[in-house]
Amino acid sequence: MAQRVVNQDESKVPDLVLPDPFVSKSGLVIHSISDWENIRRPELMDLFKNEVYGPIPSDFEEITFTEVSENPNPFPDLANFKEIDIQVSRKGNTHTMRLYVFLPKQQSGPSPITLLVDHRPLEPDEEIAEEGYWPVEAILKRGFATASFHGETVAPDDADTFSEGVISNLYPEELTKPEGMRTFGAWGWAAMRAMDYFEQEPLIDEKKSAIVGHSRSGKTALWTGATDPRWAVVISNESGCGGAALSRRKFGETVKIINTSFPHWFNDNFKNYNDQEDSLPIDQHMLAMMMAPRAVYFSSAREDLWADPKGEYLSMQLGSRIYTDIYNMSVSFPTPFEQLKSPIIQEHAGYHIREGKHDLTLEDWNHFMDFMNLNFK
Ligand code: GTR
Repeated sequence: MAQRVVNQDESKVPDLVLPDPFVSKSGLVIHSISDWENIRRPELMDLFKNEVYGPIPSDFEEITFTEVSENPNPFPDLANFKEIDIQVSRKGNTHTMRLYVFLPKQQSGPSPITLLVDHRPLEPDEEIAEEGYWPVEAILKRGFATASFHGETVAPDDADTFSEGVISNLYPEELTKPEGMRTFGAWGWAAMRAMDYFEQEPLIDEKKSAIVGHSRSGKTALWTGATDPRWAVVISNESGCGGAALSRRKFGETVKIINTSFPHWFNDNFKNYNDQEDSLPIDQHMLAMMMAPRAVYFSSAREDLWADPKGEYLSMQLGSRIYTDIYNMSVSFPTPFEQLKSPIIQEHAGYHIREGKHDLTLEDWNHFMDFMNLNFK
C-alpha cells in the first residue's frame, strides 16, 4: 500500500513557482495570438498529451447513428427523447456506444446543447435523468437540449478492465505506449463522438455547445475541451487533482495519490511526476488556457478539500490571463479566494464556489446555464 501524505492545511502549501505559459521552449516570449496559436499552444498541448492524459484519437473510417427505443421518455411534454447507438469502425473493428439526447419541444429553431459526461455506473433499470446531477427538466425549461453518456459505454472505470471497450476494440496500439490513450482519452473520445452526432442533428445548434463534467468527468471535460475546439463552453465541476486544481499546491489529492488509486485514468508517463510535481513541464492553469478564445468555467464546493477549491480558483485566475494578455478580451477575477461570495459569471471565463460537499447539484447547473446563456448570445 502506497504511503498517503495528505495536506489540507493552507499554511503548509509550498510557495508556488509555476512554469511560464508565455515563454516557448526556445525562449521566445509570446505576445501575439499568432505566436500563441502556432507555437506555444501546440507545445503545451503536446506536453499535456504526452506527459499527462494521452491522446483522444479521432481517426476512424465510419460512424453511424442508430436510434433505439429501450426506455420511455421521462419528459414527454417537454422534450423528444432519443437513445442513439453510435457505431464507429476502424481497421475492420467496431465499437458501439450509447448516447441519451433530450431535444426541447418548445424551441422554434435548433437548440443550444449541453453534454454531461457521466462516470456513474448505470444499472439497466436506473432512472436516466435524475434531479440534481443531471437536472434534465430544469435544463429543458431554460431552452437547452441536453445529452449524456456513461463512461462505461467506452471504458469501464476499473484499473484491470478499463481497456475492454473502445481502446481494445479500436485503438489497441495505444496500450503499449507510455504516452498512450487511457480512460480519460476513452471518455473524451465518447464526448467527441457525441459532438459528431450533434453536428448532423438539425435540431441542435452545435455552435452553442457546452461540455460539463463533475470530478473525474470534470477532468475529462477539460481534456476534451482542450483537444476539440468544437466545444464553445467547457465546464469543470470540482475536478480537483489532474483537473482544475494546481498540482504544485499538493493540497488534498496529489499526483502520487491519484496515480496510485486510479492508475488507468492518466497515461504511464504521468506516473513519473509522483511526488515530483515541481518537475511537471505544465500546471493546470495552462489547461484552462487551452480553451481560449472559447469559454471556460470552474466550480468548487467549500467542504470539498480533497479537490482543493483554492487551487481550482487560482488556476482559473492565472489561466484567465490568456484572455487578457493574448486575446485582448476583458475578464477579471479580482476577489481573493477567501473573500469569494457570489458566482463570477462573465464572458469567456467564470467561477463559483458553493456551500456543501463534493457533488453536482441543481445550484451548480443554474450557474452553468447563466454562464452558457451569456456566452452563447
Ligand atoms: C475521487 C478521486 C478524485 C475525484 C473523485 C470523483 O476518489 O480521488 O480525483 O475524481 O473521486 O470522481 O468523484
